[in-house]
Amino acid sequence: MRFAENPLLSPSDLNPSQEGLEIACLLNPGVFRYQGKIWLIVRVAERPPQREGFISFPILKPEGSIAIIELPTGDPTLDLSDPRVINYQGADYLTTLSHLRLFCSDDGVHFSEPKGYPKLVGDGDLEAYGIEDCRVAQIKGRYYLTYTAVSSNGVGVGLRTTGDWLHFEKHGLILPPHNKDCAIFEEQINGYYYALHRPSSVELGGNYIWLARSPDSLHWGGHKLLATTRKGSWDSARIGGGGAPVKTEAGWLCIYHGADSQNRYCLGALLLDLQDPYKVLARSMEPIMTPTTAYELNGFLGQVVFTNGHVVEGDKLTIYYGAADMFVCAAQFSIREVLAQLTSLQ
Ligand code: MAN
Repeated sequence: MRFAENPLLSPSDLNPSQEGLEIACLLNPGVFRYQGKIWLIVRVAERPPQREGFISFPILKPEGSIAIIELPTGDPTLDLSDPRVINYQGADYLTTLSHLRLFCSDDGVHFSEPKGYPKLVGDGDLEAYGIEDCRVAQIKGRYYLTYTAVSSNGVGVGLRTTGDWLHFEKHGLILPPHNKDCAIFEEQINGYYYALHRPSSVELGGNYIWLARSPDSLHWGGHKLLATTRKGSWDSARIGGGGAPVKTEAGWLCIYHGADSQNRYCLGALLLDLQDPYKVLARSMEPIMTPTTAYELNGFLGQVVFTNGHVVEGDKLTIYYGAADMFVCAAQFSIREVLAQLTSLQ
């Protein structure tokens, strides 16, 4: 059930990070509880106001300031077919530069920016095109932020950790390109940390969900394939994990996104064995959520529901999600009902 208050946050609700930029998209929040409140760490994607005949976008310079690149749209070597990415003379760029911003709420519905907390921005040449789609795992009082680190060198998974959301420890890339959609489990299993992740292979394989484990949350190994895309299905082109897997009596419930060749993004679920999460017990045949409302169908990229965070209260799973790559929304599910929709693979 979608929140009646959707969209909860829209680009016009906040100020750009600096003069000369505007907010194009607000999307894909990580979600966590801290000091009795529900918090979102939202991806804020910015670019300069566009002028006729040109496309312009920001990138981060090594010392942290922003450079604007402007290209004439008439150039035959420019490919603008995807609103999110640019290919120009064989090189890839993003149309927007993303940073992460904190919001908090007492009721999980009305969110505002708390004073005194920092914005999280890209740092160094592996994050020159920004940081995106942060998942948050809370393990023993510490928060693990896994996010997409983007640069001309590729798309990888960065890790930062914090205890108070004021001071952050930067651990660099924990998974090198091409990899994204990394969600750490909020409990260790048999002494190991576990994480879903989504490497992509250009020629063989595809955009599949994998599982890895680590003795210390920094060094990851034991990589195994959990789930692939499915031909002719709603998740035929790419899949990737959502927020931290939810522990249920039946197993670890993992909400994931799946897209088809038309870039229509829906949500589905996987169920993993509690003791041996490499074992996939069940999967959705049909999506648990599809883009249907106006704010999911029309935006920066239409037909998108995409999640990387949620809160759980008993049987109630509140999924926060990016709609049409432009708005932050929420919807409530019954965990029991989601589990009942899965098809056993055993
Ligand atoms: C894809 C999309 C974009 C994102 C880039 C880099 O193209 O998910 O929104 O900016 O990857 O992660």
